[in-house]
Amino acid sequence: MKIYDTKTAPTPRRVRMFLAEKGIEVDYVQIDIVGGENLSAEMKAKNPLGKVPILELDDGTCISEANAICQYFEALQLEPALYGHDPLSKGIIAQWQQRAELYLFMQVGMCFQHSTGYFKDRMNPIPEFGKEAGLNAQKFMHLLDQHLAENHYLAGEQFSVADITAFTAIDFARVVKIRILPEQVNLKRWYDEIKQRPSAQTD
Ligand SMILES: N[C@@H](CCC(=O)N[C@@H](CS)C(=O)NCC(=O)O)C(=O)O
Repeated sequence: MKIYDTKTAPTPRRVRMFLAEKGIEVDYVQIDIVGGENLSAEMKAKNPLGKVPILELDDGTCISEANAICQYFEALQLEPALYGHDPLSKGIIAQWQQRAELYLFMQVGMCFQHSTGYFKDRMNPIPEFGKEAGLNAQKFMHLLDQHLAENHYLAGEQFSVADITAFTAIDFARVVKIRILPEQVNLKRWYDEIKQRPSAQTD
């Protein structure tokens, strides 16, 4: 199996970090998304949306969407469990994973794409939309700061895929100058701790 990856992009990093946590080694193929290699007919046959990451199995089956790829590896190798063990922890982790994905990761991505025009050769950037997305991300970071005052990780006591999604989003947010505010001490405590994990050195 192999993973089509782009070192500088935040979504593939989620998968690299997840696999580093699991101790699973996979071959990576670098794709130049700035040059549009992801938009070739060959790549679109693997993912019609023309995005990375893509996991390609030995029989040619492809799975894309970072969360789906991570779930595939979780099913292959449960430990360390990053989507929970029991119904309650699975539910809480799924809740925070979805929140981190929609209200943080996606917002940072939209802020980046619409305010920088990075992909203006293939989309119509709307700076106002980018600004709003950035504000949405900051709102969610404020909520996370409050949540982390009472919780060690997003889903409570257990490090999970939700932490990976939120951490990679916040790390990438530097490119649009969104940073953890000095008063967000709980978010900073959490961020600094995750940054020390060996899996966080995968960027
Ligand atoms: N929802 C997708 C998002 C994938 C995505 O947006 N990937 C970006 C890199 S972070 C990409 O391939 N961009 C290239 C393009 O849009 O042309 C996932 O979770 O995998």
